[in-house]
Amino acid sequence: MKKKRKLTQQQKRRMNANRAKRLSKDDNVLSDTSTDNAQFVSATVVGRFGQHADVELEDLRILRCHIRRNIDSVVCGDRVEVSTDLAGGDGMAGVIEEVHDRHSVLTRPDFYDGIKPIAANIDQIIVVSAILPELSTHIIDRYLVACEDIQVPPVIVVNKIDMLDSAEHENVDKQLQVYRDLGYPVVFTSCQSESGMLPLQAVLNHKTSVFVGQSGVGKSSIINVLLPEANEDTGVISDTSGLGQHTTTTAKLLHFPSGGDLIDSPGVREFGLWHLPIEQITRGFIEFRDYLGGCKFRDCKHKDDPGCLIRAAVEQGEIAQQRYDSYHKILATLDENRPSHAEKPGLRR
Ligand SMILES: Nc1nc2c(ncn2[C@@H]2O[C@H](COP(=O)(O)OP(=O)(O)O)[C@@H](O)[C@H]2O)c(=O)[nH]1
Ligand SMILES: [Mg+2]
Ligand SMILES: [Zn+2]
Repeated sequence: MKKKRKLTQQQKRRMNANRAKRLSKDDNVLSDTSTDNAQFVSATVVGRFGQHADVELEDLRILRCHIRRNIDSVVCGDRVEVSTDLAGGDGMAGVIEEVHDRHSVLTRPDFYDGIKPIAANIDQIIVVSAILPELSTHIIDRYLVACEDIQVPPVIVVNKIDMLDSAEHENVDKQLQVYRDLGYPVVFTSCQSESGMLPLQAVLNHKTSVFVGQSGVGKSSIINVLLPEANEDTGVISDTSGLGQHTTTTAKLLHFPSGGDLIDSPGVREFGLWHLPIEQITRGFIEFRDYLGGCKFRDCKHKDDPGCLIRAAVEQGEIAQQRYDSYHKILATLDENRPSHAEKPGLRR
């Protein structure tokens, strides 16, 4: 453990006075501390553990920090201001005093607390799917809607392409063309042949990314190829029951050797569209947007309703049938995917 710095009596008195002042005035922490001898440094949260967080300074030093109690939430990827000379004798090297505004935030439903942030300042979401066990464009669509909702650009990765012969590859490529037409980048990868890894690396460069996707598609394997230090377990069936089971799971921010950051945790990987109202799901199909509001009936379900512009666009080939079907499938299965507070009463704290 690091040696504790010796303080003079005067310093101790001043610090205690400042601390008391701060605690009594919870909502104006910054203006209080900025006047005393606390030093503020900017940092990025790279790990989150119970009541503590690890932050990385510009010089890449990592400090384990307390979190000021008036702060709502601190998650991986947050940019924070840290005071470093208020550390106690408990192994903590600083205190997170302020969290900067987030340009994006990933959330997941928490069994007890509703919607909880799990990662911040994500630049893009890598939606991983795989040829095996089967390629599901429906699952891809679900993730795309979730990405559109939080306005973080997705990148579609189709993994395990080593399993395909060239005719099959062509077929899959055709299936994915609908996404390219919508402006979503698509990258084909294989962890076995490492094909596609350079293009993927280029996509990750200079950005903060998360990998999402169903268990078994190869997220951990891809991360291990690109970032051997991550040392991820592969071939492990993760607990995808979600919903508050991962309350103690830690997220971490790692640097790809060739540039770019990765934020990873089982909770992050399970990010999905649990809680969205129907209108937001509809807007999540970006090619529907041009037609919204134009249907004959204001409460058009875009199904058999007379005068539906969306259905007409499908019939005219302007909207892909596959996406339209996917949309209705999402709506049909919405309720079974919503977290139910009526379940598992025994888990209540
Ligand atoms: N053939 C093939 N198998 C892969 C590839 N990527 C991952 N796998 C295998 O798929 C299984 C699941 O991979 P894993 O990385 O654990 O998936 P995760 O659950 O998404 O993290 C493992 O047995 C991997 O060895 C690939 O590109 N090609
Ligand atoms: Mg995994
Ligand atoms: Zn309609």
